[in-house]
Amino acid sequence: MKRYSFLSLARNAVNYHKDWGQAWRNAEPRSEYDVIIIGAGGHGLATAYYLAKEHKVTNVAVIEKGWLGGGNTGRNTTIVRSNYLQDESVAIYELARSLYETLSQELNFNIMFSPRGVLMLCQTEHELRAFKRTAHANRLSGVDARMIDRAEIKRLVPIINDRDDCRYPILGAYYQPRGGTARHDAVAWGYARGADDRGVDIVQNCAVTGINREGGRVTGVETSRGPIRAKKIAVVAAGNTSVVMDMAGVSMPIESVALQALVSEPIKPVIDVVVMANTVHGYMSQSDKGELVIGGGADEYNNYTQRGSFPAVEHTVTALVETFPIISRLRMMRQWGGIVDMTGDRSPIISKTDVQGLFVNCGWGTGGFKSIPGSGFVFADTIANDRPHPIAEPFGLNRFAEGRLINESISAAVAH
Ligand code: FAD
Ligand code: PYC
Repeated sequence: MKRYSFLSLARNAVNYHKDWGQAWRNAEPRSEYDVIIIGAGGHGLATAYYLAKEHKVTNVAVIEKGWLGGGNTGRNTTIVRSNYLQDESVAIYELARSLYETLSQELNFNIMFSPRGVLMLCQTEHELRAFKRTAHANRLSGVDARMIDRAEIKRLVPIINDRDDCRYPILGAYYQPRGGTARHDAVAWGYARGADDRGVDIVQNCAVTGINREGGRVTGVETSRGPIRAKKIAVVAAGNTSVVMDMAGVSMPIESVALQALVSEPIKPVIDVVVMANTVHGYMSQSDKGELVIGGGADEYNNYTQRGSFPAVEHTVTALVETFPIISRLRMMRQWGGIVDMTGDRSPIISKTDVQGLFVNCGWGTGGFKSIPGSGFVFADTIANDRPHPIAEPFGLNRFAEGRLINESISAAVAH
């Protein structure tokens, strides 16, 4: 991999990057690999990176039907936090959050992690009680979190509406000071470059159209660019999980829905924390460019469009104008959607399957950006050693048959 000195960076800036090397190869698919990962989102790329780095498994291809990071990884609103209720969840989300703290150094790629603080507003007595419970549980698990009152909320977020005469007055907030945001594309690009450096092939514009099995085990995939043999196959195809797993004859407990987001025209800094208002279904942060990054609830019906419906946007904007009245005359610049895969208990699936050599990582729903480093780390370990990593074990597919659900519907927050 080519590295750049300060002088060469300056030269490239004036010669329109004429000699700028590619950050990763545009690999052609080979006929056989030890491991094929289906899906070059953050989870697939992180899995490839840790397989190569931690387990020296480098005969790996990541097969992507579009371009890397073009799924939900490049479409999300970049919130990173670990304030989930159950111990199993805190273990994986806090592993991920702590890996984010040093990910720029790990990958030698600036992923712009900004632990600016995340607030979850409590706007009903029920929400206040639920978040008090979460804050206590989180502190017992070693997560730095606390409840704050309305005065402290107003100090942290001067533009917030703290009046009593609105639909849902603010009663308090859950506060995680080291939650925040990171640059989503950079996370995908950093892991892609790190995996490519270690010999992983990243094959873009190559759709998997079939999964081949012989007896009870996988033997390879059919793709739009021909068949490829493999000893192990890992499906990491958020939004399309059920479709891809169906190719191997495995039915998934997943529903797919659209979740959307929007950004405003850029304005001067007005908010330097992330605020989530779960009761009214809206959240907001400000990007380094000055745009307000806004999102809300998921569509209420299953679909595979990467757009999202107008009523959901209207609902989100109503909630945020109520919460931050100064944004009422702001123009919105862009709106987009992604397809997220939801499990019934709102927890992910990181699992071996009954088909030998077939692994699956999915079900992160509306909240899987924050978990990318931790998920990649434990999934790579699971694939390399053919048994669940201890942190991944509770998230096995068997929990649905055995009734060991990990209920995170409250912590999954605003989008549910
Ligand atoms: P993806 O990035 O979607 O990657 C899956 C890849 O698989 C895609 O690139 C797709 O093209 C590929 N693929 C699918 N089928 C095939 C096939 N047949 N052959 C080859 N490739 C295939 N999470 C947070 O933690 N914080 C947030 O603030 C947040 N906000 C969000 C806002 C929005 C609007 C959306 C849509 C999501 C948000 N999320 C958030 C959720 C988060 O984006 C996802 O959980 C996460 O990005 C999933 O990553 P992934 O790598 O599993 O999937
Ligand atoms: O998981 O924090 C989150 C989130 C916010 C918006 C969508 N997901």
